[in-house]
Amino acid sequence: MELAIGVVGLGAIGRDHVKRFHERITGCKVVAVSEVNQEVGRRVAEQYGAKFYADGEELINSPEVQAVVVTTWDPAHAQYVLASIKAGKYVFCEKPLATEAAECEKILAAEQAFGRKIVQVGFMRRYDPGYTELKKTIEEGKIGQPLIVHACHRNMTHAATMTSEMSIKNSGVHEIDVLRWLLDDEYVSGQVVLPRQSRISAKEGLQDPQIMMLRTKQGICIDVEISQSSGYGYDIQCEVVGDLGTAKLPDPPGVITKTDCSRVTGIMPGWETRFVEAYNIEMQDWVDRVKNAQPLVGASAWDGYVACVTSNILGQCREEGGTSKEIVLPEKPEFYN
Ligand code: ISE
Repeated sequence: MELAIGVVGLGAIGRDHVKRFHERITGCKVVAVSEVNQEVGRRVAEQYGAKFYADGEELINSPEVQAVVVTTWDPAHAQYVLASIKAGKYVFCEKPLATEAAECEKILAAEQAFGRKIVQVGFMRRYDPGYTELKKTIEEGKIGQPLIVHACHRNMTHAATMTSEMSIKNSGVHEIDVLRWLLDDEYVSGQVVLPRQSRISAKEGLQDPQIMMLRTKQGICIDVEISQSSGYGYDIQCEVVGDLGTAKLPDPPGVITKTDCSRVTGIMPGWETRFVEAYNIEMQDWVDRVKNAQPLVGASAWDGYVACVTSNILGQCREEGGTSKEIVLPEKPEFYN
């Protein structure tokens, strides 16, 4: 029996996931879609033989939908995750779980009251072969004890709606999640440093680039450059410095062309292609586990909460001039261990 999936929100990533479920992921079928732009929604529904719902909550409560994928714009995530928990359905929510910590807290309370972990957050980098190998290298002790992480997250260009706040809550949040997963550590403090403004991305309300600085419980110091307009491609870097050596995230492989006294390798334009393998592995794993009622192993609602609290605190740091702030979280409930 195929898992019957309903997708709420058909922006770029939503449409990508529908296509992925249709073409790549086995054991599932998208039976229902919902989208505020009804023209887009109806077109996608027709293309993939799914039913169109103007109302996301109606889709979630519809008996033909067994599991829900939430890919709306960020501020609407929490509403649909809560509706899915209320309906007792597994829900995969694209990152971030919510934009405000209070909304994540409602999700944590609802999931615990339901009594079983049914929420997964789409932090797909945890499934990326490069990050997986980097984590293994650290865990095998090859570079000794991690001391420092230098990372960078460069988007080629940004949407007109991008703001300083979103730069951390929407882009930086990936780094916040993947680095605590990679190091198996928790953050204790953070700050945001603002370099000179890029002329390329200059617009009202967008400070770009920004540097997030984080310190972990074990004392590891992390710097992450977040840029919205590299102008040359989508570039994700991560180097972990240990006391015995260093380990670096591999760049995606690309053909090297040598002509005219130059050596050239392509750089991917965006996250859709850079992390396509991670998305495919993540979604197949989610479908398999939901179908077989196995425990979910991707980022949990708790991980989504930690990422949200951390990004909110970093945002406050920037607003208040960049001084370091403590990152304090309540104790992790046993339910999430
Ligand atoms: C986007 O929403 C994503 O999730 C991408 O993975 C990230 O790299 C990009 O910066 C975000 O805007």
